[in-house]
Amino acid sequence: MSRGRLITIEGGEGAGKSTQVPLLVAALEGVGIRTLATREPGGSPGGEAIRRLLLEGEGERWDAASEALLLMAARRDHVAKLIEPALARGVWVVSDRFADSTLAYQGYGRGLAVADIAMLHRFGLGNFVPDLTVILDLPIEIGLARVSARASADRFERLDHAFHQRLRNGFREIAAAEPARYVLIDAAGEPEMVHRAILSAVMQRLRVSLKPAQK
Ligand code: T5A
Repeated sequence: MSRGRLITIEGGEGAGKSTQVPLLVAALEGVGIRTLATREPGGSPGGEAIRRLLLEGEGERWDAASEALLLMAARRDHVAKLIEPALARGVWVVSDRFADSTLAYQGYGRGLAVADIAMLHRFGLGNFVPDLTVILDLPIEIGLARVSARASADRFERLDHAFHQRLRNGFREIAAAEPARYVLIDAAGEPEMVHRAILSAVMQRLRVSLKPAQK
């Protein structure tokens, strides 16, 4: 049995990650690829417990380094308990956010050194990286307008405009630095268009043949 693949979907607030993950999972399952959807922070019971610590409360509850340490603890648990066993069983995994969110939010956004975050990653996960990372890119005004329709903003959504701009720039730099593993997709169009662009990237990079998910 061949090992599964890990695809991570990244981007700023309201980029459409949670909309796109189930569509991609349905397209993969449609051609008989067993696939698991998960998310970060969270995914495993331990990861979900840490997610509650991270997302609830006031904006100043954690400083950037504490936040990065909590995220890495959650990620290590998520990979060890859920992702790695699934990949070993030949199951593909699609994660709504993963390690690049820490680089973008705690690094570019909150000012931690990228080298320190890389060191933390090596400590927690060695050289474990996704097979493909899709970064959904769109102007921050559009993303924030999409999420502002929701009843309550979480700690991160309450951060200021400059923070969200640094995030967007950060994700774009991350994608440009390693084009073989990343694909940057314009996420401002209709969900169906974004879905087709994601499928095209997955087909090209991971050499599978897929059809768009049926509504
Ligand atoms: N975080 C996370 C860190 O700081 N560091 C880390 O290492 C990690 C892993 C997670 C927070 O944690 C932070 C980042 C986050 O702030 P979350 O609740 O999981 O919090 O929030 P997000 O991941 O940001 O999820 P959002 O729901 O805010 O954004 P999505 O998933 O990108 O967007 P989605 O799909 O929910 O869509 C938002 C709205 O837009 C509509 C949807 O219907 C929905 O109403 N929409 C579209 N509308 C028009 N056109 C499209 N193409 C659309 N796609 C979606």
